[in-house]
Amino acid sequence: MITIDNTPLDSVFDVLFAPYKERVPDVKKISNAMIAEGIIMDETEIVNDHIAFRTLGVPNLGISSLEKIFLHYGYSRKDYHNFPGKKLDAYWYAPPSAEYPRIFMSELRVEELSEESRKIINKYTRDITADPVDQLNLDNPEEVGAFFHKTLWELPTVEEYNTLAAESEYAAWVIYNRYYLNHYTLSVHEFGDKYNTVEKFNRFLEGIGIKLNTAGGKVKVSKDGLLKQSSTVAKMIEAEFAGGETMEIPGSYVEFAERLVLPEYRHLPATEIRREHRRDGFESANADKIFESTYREQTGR
Ligand code: OOG
Ligand code: NI
Repeated sequence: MITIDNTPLDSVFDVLFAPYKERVPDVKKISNAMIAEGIIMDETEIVNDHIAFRTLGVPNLGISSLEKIFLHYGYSRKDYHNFPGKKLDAYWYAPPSAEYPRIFMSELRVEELSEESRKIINKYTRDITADPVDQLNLDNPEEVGAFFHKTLWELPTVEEYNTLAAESEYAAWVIYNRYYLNHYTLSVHEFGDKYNTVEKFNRFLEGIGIKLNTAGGKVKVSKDGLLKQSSTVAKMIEAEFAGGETMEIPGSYVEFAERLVLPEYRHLPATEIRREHRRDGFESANADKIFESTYREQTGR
């Protein structure tokens, strides 16, 4: 890929995407199949609707820490979402300009977990006595990019991982995967007529052997009918635990989003439709099911 104007934010995203593509073979599989099918000419034509990160709600970590990076690069915090069953808080962030993806950032309400789970999380995070983001030079994109893959705490044991997963699959995911990119999202409404809805694109994906998340149905639709989403089931990765033990655990996944044109702009000709004319933001009920893309109920199907 030749990038003429590589901004600092582009560089951060480049560093973030490299391990993600390695860990999630579906990324390449989907873009290759799209090129073979003539949906796109090359990967750079894919419009990334949003990316997502998961965090632990403990001192010096969590949303209030990680968000500093993106606020520094011009993102602005938007709506709050609550997930009572999963014990999560989340916000989404609007990008500094339309060529960048939105960000969905969630945080586990650790204090609502059982004492046993809290003890495990505390064991690994208690040594973090200052916000690690404050120690970064935020103007250095390489340093910032590398931070997302940095070891912030020791490897847990298999037993601790399984204990966490039994209570919160999200907790287990973060204790191992930390700030690795959780997913990126293809904007399906950008594609040609035959592939520009989630339903049509899902058929294409299943035709090339992609396994979709079925939690709440393969297509998640917002109450207003204007945001439709689907996602793959997370790729299992071979993970090394404390003491050199290994086990397969859920890694990251890929999402697909269709944002319909808002009623007030439906009179516009298709060629004039921009991002600001489409449904923005997220939908808690959709998100609640998308989280389950990394849950063993889905990965074990
Ligand atoms: C995020 C799930 C929610 C969306 O687009 O609503 C989401 C996650 O799995 O961490 O991505
Ligand atoms: Ni998402």
